[in-house]
Amino acid sequence: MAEHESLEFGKADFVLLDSVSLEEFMANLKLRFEKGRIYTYIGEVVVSVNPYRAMNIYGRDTIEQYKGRELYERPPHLFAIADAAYKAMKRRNKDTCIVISGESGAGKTEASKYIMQYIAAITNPGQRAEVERVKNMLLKSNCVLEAFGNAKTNRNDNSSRFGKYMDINFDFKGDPIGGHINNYLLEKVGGTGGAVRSPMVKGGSESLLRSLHVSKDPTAYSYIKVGGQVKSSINDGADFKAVADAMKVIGFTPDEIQTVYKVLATILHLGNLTFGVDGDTTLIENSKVVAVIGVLLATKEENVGKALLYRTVATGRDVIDKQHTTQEASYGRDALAKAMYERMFCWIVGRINDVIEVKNYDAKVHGKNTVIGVLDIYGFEIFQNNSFEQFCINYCNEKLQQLFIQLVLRQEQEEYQREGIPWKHIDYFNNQIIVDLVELQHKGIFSVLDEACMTVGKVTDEVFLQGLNSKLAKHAHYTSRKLSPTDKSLEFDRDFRIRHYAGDVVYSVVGFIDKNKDTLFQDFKRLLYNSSNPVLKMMWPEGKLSITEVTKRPLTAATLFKNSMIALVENLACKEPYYVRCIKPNDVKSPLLFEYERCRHQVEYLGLLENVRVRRAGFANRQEYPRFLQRYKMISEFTWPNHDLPSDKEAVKRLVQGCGFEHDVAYGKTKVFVRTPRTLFCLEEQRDEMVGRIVLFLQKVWRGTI
Ligand code: AOV
Ligand code: MG
Repeated sequence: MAEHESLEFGKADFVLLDSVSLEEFMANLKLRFEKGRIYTYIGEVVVSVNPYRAMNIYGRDTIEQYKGRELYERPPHLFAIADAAYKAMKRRNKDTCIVISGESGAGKTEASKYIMQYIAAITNPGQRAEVERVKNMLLKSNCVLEAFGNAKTNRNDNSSRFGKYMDINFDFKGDPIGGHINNYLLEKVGGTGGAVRSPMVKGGSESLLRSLHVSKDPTAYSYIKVGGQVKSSINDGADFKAVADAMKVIGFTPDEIQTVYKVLATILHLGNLTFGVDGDTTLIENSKVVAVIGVLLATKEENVGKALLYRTVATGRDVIDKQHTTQEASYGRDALAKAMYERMFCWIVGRINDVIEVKNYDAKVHGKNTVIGVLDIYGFEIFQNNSFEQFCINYCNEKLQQLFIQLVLRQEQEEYQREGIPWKHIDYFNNQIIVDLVELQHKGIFSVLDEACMTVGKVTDEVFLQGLNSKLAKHAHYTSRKLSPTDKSLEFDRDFRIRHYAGDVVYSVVGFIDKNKDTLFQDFKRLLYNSSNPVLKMMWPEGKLSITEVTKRPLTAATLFKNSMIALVENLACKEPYYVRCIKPNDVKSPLLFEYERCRHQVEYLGLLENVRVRRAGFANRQEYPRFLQRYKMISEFTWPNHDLPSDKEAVKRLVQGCGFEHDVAYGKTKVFVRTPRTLFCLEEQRDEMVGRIVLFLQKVWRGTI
């Protein structure tokens, strides 16, 4: 319950609403947004509405105001939640995480950056050089990853096409000593659409572009055009330089940076390759481009040509070269471009991890090294045409919503029951059913997809759709054109629809099989591995295998993604979570417009109202009896220095009675529950005062004045 804010800005914590109804919630959210108050609490959850304008609330002075303060002492802010996570980590030796969720364009990535900045600003008061180095790396890594992993979409000009989970490690002093980044499925289509290449074309120096055989005109490149990236809203030139500088600072060698440029340029050139036929022969129509690619990849021109036109297959003991059709060759070309991009991105993440990883830390000597994790992932999205990528992204958001439900709504209620605190259950929509629909073994959509991919003979997207229809016909959250022929939203035979927690999304099955198999002809892997550029070679270790050695079927994209999501959720669930729930106020990026319906929908599906109800009926703080006593025993004569009551529980009761807080407290089996933070605040104040007096007293004793 934030102090220092007048009521003209609405309630700083939704828990303080006079009554909990959707109307009241919305009225408060709207009022605050219009008054420029973009953050509001639900207890310890921060609700954030994207302001779509520069706010003067992230400066050094604001940071100072939040440093070391309790949540309720200052107006709601991301800094307060970052500080709370930091304090929990430092004081209680807890691993914590900050989970930022919300749909595409709601402000997650911006929030994650402010949180990182805050943590960087409040740590290392001693200015230790090594810690400064680590902090600088962590901040710089953002710039590089964003440059390569974000792209313009219909929903967001700077949309994250990869999910990022970053652990920051702290030493016993609470200073950052390293970190680790996990990235999740780089959405390759967005990636190849030109996220960095168009800045490179527009921002690269003449000599760089000349060495890459790249023209300054972005329209000369079909991949840039396809991605619709030519007109970019950011300052490409300045951006390009910033990224190059950041890479240098992080410690990428000149050769590595050059290789990155070469890969980007290769992708541009690949996009311009066209195939034709002459009799029975498939050929490349613009062979000059092949020569350029050969130079960029440090390999022979003829090897490039061969990898693009032929596939080596092993039949029994024989190894033969099978010629591609033009269609296969085009498919191979695009797959190569996407794979090169993805591989490079993962390699960049790996290189950054090498640099920021904790080194020379011995827990036995220095005490436990604790972490704060920050999760910024791609938000729920609906496009005109939704494919495999959107399906994965939206599944990921289902998983995170499930985690929120488990940690915030369910666990809280279960704890009250366990502790025997009187409690009326609060209902909420549990999206587990949708998570199961996607990920369940044998019956889930991913399983059906994997099965379809393993079918012998011609595998088509239609086979997959038939599988879905037969297995999921009765599922309340699944339907398709075949199952609901009269449904207008299902326009095409290839469509199916999922009723997600955040809304209905129609997906087209076209491309699911290909994207799930994610095949890249072995020939390309060998081509890249055999490059005489050692950096490139390193990116493609599996190219070492000869055709007869490659036997294992690689895991599908869906399985890999599912496994990574399950691991992510497990990792988050064992940390103390802090939540930022982002809301997008309108679809036109306007700083003024609060589209009521749009916001109401988000408030509903995010389960914010249920969150308020649980919170309001519940207690802000709980502590085990011995802990509580340990902290506050000095404020009561019954408990200081020790009590003689039959149990710690009894002693806590006496202490609370003495302070006059009984109405605000409930006694569980093992823990005392405090309803409002204000009570805790008073207890803390009294404690501070008593500790001050005790210290004074001891000083006097020590000096002999008593
Ligand atoms: P997202 O991360 O949630 O979407 P972003 O964090 O990229 O969304 O925010 C989208 C845009 O909104 C930014 O580029 C800013 O212009 C604006 N914005 C967001 N937060 C703020 C803020 N606190 N102050 C000022 N402007 C802001 V996606 O990555 O698409 O799911 O995959
Ligand atoms: Mg983002």
